[in-house]
Amino acid sequence: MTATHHEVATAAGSGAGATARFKSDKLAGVANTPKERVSLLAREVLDAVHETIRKHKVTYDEYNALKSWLISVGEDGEWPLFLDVWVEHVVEEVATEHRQGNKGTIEGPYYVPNAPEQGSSGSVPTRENEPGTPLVWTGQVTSTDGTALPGAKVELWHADAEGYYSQFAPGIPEWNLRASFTTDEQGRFEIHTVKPAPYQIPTDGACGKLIAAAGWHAWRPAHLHVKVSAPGHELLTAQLYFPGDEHNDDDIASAVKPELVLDPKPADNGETVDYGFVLDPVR
Ligand code: MBD
Ligand code: FE
Repeated sequence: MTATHHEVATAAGSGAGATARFKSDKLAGVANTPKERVSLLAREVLDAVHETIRKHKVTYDEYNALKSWLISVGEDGEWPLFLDVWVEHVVEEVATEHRQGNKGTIEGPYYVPNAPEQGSSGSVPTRENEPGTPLVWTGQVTSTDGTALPGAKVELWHADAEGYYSQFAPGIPEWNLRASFTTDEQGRFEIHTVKPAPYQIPTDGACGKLIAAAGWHAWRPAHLHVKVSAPGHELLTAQLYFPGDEHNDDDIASAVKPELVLDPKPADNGETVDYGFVLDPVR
């Protein structure tokens, strides 16, 4: 599809989608947070806020600017976006620091479970004439001891060549550029897709307003999201990046790691890349 979006992507539109996804997928375990943990963490976060106010002599105008902005984060449905861009990377760091296998990174707000299954080799669902450089990606999933993992699941989701995600921006077919692959007897997979564009945080919502007010930029480098799983192994959530992207060094979401930058090679009609995953056995 070329630039023929009749419906315009809005911050509130993708925010509502991300909020609904979060509520339906991620609430298991939320209600069980022990009282002692809630009290400790809430206390220390509030202490840090109080300390910042004292240190910088925050004024009533600044306090009201914060209050107004927090209200708009909720109104725009941007709590998932805000937290995943500015907080999740440290949660991911702490959650995975014990791992010997593949580096992972943040999930972000746009994962949808149960994407169409394509076997060990195939194409992600695309529109006719899907824009973007074709990419053929081969790889193997192994355990930390080197054994291949047949039947491992590689779930892939990514933005299109205009930087939009299906199911969160309007006018894109459901499941576009989303699929689930299963590794063959050798633990291998082959995925046909197109290269995504860099992603810009919506400029018309609360997160975009913070970025503009602070004079920051709104960009994430182009990336492929994956979840890789196999029985008896820890789920790996990662993103893969492309060399030379100007935002690999200053991702607004702080989610790039050198181990996650691909090394694609030019091919007849696009590019090819080999990148596999090493999963940690469950401890
Ligand atoms: C994205 O596509 C993304 O991956 C993250 C982490 C945040 C916002 C949009
Ligand atoms: Fe993303």
